[in-house]
Amino acid sequence: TVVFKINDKLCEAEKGTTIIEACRKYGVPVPTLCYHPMLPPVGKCRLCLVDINNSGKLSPACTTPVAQDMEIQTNTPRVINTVKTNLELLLSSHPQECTGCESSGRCELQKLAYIYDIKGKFGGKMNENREAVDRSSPSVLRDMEKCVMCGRCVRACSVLQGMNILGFAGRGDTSVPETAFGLPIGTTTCINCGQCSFYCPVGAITENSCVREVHNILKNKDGRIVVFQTAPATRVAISEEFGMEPGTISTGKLAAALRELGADAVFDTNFTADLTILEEGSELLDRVANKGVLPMFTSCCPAWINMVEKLYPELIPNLSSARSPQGMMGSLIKRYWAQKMGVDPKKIVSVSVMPCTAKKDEITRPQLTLDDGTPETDFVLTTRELGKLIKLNNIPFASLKEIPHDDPLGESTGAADIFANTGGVMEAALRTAYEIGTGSPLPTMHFTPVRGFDSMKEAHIDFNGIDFKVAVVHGAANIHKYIEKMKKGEVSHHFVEFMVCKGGCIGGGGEPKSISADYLLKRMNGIYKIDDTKEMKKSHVNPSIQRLYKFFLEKPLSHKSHKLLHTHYKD
Ligand code: HC1
Ligand code: SF4
Repeated sequence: TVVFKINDKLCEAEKGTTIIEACRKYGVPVPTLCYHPMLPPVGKCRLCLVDINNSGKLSPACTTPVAQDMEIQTNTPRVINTVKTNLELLLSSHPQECTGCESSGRCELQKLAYIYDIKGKFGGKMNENREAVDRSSPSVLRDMEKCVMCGRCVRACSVLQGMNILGFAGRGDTSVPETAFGLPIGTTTCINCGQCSFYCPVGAITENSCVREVHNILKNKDGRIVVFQTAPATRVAISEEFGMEPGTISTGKLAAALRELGADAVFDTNFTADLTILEEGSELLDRVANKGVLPMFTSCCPAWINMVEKLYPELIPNLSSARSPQGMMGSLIKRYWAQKMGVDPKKIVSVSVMPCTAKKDEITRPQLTLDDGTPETDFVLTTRELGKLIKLNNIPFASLKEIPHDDPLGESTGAADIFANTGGVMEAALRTAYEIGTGSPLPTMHFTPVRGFDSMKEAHIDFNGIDFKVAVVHGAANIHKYIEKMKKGEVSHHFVEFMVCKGGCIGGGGEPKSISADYLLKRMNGIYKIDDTKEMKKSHVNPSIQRLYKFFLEKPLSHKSHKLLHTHYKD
């Protein structure tokens, strides 16, 4: 450790710690736009300036490490004035539409402008004069006139995701993150993960929002029946939109908030996560028994499906044909529930609440439509968008009384909850497939080798005499590496779970924005806590799932199951 001073206060930190990390550890605010604890620092925005050893020379806190006996000042008049000037410079060309911006209220530039008391410095165009924004993607919307050139999107897309869709184009002041040849993003090999929108500190890249449309439908239903489903990861993250700690378990408040908003029914994607396990687990057992294509790959992450279809189409036969839980729920709502309730599926507006921007793309797949071509799921709201919708309607989220999700598509086991974490789908699948395949329960319910944040996790288990090997990979950059190794024969497994976002769905591109270093861990712990407190932990014991098979689907992989719960991919 090294000992140093921040604003005359004695502090200590591990050698190699950057000044900004040390300041955050001691609760000393340092302004920044380009720094994020999950991304490599680049020292680009020139806002995190500090004075070192009263030198009068200012250094960026995000790229300068602390040193023994260093004296750091974060708020000398020179520091403050320079930060102010740099902020004014950024605002001098910024569009003048903060009031209506999708990021209003969560914009890091807006916050800093307020803190540094910068008024009337906006020089950018007004709304009506603005050049076209890039609306070509169902998942993300790009409005580069709002860009502050921090490069967080570029680092997210290249370093975390290995996708390199966005890179700096142009020079100096005009250099902004662009796609290759400036093509509309929807025409590139972008996989819709939305990590760029999660890391954008302003409103330059946001999810392609449908908050207003859903809001308007709820306000004027006009005979329509509005039905929601809520993804596993949303229940431990939505609370952050209301100032609560990451990982706060809000399952019942989530359902209550949607009812307050006017939902006619609130179903749980967790129910179809359990159903996915039955279908995908049975498919796995079938592939093992009948020498089908192995390794089998999970198919619930829509950005991963995009990655396979766009970059690795030769691996399509490895994908499980099971739809994602969102896809299964969309199908059950308009085909099964509509029939059961005697309502016209055309009158149903089906909205899903997801931690993910790629889910917005998933619902546009022609495979996920009714026979007449209408989409099974009509809208996807990200967790962030739902936070906004709840605020728009002045619903006091924190004090809502918890209510359960609705039958018959609302009950779930702990196996479904853990879908939200990297390794969770694998663990849930093993809890069921092992028991069905061997006749005895998995030796340990907590299958720890596939838990945690290691980029690749492996485990093996004796399965009726087969040394059954599984792997879990999360973060698209790690997935590219895994596939390279697989092709070279350096890794070999029977079953692999892939999630494009770091941490799995809890780290989805549509989750509440956080600039802390431990939000993923807290969300992960929240999810495991739900599993720990649920009595039912295995998908196949879910009584609602058993009833659905008994009275409607017959059995996993039945003809009906295939039609409603499975899909195919582009080849
Ligand atoms: Fe996920 Fe899934 S777990 S993909 O990570 O299989 O988005 O939460 O809803 O569909 O259930 C996301 C989360 C989600 C699906 C499930
Ligand atoms: Fe890159 Fe994902 Fe953003 Fe597409 S959505 S540009 S792949 S970070």
